[in-house]
Amino acid sequence: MRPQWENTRYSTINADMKAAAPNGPRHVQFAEPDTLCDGTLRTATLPGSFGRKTGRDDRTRSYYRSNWDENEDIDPTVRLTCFQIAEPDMKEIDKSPEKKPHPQPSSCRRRLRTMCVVILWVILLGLTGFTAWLYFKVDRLKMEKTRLQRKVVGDARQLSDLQDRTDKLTQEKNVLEKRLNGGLKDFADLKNVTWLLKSRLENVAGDLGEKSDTLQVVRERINSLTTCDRGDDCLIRDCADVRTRNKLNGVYPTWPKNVSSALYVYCDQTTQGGGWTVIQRRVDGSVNFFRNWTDYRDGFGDLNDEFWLGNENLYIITSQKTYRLRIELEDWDGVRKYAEYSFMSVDSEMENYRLKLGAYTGNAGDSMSATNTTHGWDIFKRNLNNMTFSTKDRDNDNSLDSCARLYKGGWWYNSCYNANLNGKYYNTGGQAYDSDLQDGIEWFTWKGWYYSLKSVSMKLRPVDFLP
Ligand SMILES: [Ca+2]
Repeated sequence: MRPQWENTRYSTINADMKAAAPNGPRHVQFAEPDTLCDGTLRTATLPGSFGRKTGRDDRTRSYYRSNWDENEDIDPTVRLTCFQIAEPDMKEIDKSPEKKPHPQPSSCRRRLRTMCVVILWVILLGLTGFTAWLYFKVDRLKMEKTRLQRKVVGDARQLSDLQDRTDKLTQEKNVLEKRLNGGLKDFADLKNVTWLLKSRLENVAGDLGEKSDTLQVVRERINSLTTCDRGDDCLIRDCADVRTRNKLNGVYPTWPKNVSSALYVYCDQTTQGGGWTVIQRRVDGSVNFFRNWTDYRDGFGDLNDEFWLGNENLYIITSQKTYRLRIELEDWDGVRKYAEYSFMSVDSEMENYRLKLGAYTGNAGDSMSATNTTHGWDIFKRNLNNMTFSTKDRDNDNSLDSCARLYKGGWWYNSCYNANLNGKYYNTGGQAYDSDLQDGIEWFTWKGWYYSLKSVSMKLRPVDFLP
């Protein structure tokens, strides 16, 4: 809608402008024109930067430029045109609703509005961040809740297991308590039995003391018997001498030359007229013959069973007379054979009990003093005559090896033997046995090297013995 004053009469006037300095305030107040003008800018459209002033007669209104926009190219030093509008019917115009221009926001209000917007944005951003933080926190709490729930379930299971174990341990504890009570009762009984045994033991100890005294008396009597101070008894050198008084087999004391104490020997008084002093016997393997030098020197075993009379005793016996050696053999079929040597003697320990043998007679073959044996391309020195004695701890043989260790005995090994009468006893329960190791009781000239005999004995008798 066009303004009502467009078709009315108006005039122009040039008014002096009191402009402010270029560096002054933007809004310049013009002085009120002295007169009203007419004629120019008739059809112009009033720019929005014109102000309005009501005339004094209340019939005119003047329009003037009250300020200018900094973007307008207006020189503030030029005179501006003023307008005066003669309003023939001003009252009617006044009655029409005056269109007030939109108030331009002042700088203070703009700042306020900007500040409010900024504050709103800050509040909005704060609320958004707080909401995001809350969501994050809730998620964390949910995860923690899930973890705690799982932990509670696991703890509940462990608690259940612990409860079961506790129950089992309680049951075991009850069982052990019962056993302990039983054990305590047994211990009390055992204590009573111990006291009883102790009292009996004291009684036995008393009896033992008395027996000991008796034993001492017996020992003194034996010593008196073994000490040769009874005339003709001192002349009993061996079983041949025993036979002049007693013709029964058994163990007798003898007094070899230069020996003050008695030497107990087993006498064979029945074989070929008797008078044999037995120096070795093997019958059942009850005695171990794989022994050291000292044992073979002193003798070992049981005179009524298996034994070795001892190299020192052989030396003592064979030093006093000339003796004949008889060896008796039996196989597992009960066949018996023998071998005799016209004499046998044993040197002293200084000579390592060297063996001396006479001529052979018999039906078992000469396995003691046979000449060297050829076996394949090898020649084995197996003549035991004039050989020294060897044991597992003293090697006096002619072999690079230890014959005593190889063939499990103590003997006059050469390199090594045809006879191994102190070898290992193979108890086969009545069955013949072939010893692949050649370490059995062997007599080569009868059974070869791989047959261990059932029994064997060696005995001496003076060559001048007359039955
Ligand atoms: Ca050797």
